[in-house]
Amino acid sequence: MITWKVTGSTFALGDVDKSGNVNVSDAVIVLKASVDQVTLTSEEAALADVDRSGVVDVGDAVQILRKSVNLTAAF
Ligand SMILES: [Ca+2]
Repeated sequence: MITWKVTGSTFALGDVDKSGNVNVSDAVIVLKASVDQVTLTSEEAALADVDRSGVVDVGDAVQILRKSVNLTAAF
């Protein structure tokens, strides 16, 4: 598993809300961020950019959704 060390704690890539797991809540946050409904901190953006394209967009949300239902084993 790829993790990012942020603010002294380690969260899994995709765990944007830092709940301890990657689920649909993270996908919703990323979707909202992709249409500028929410603004992510740099830390959250790093966790959200699961395809490491450099931007947080709907592609990341789709991948997080797939992971949340175990269609993707890892990013
Ligand atoms: Ca991305």
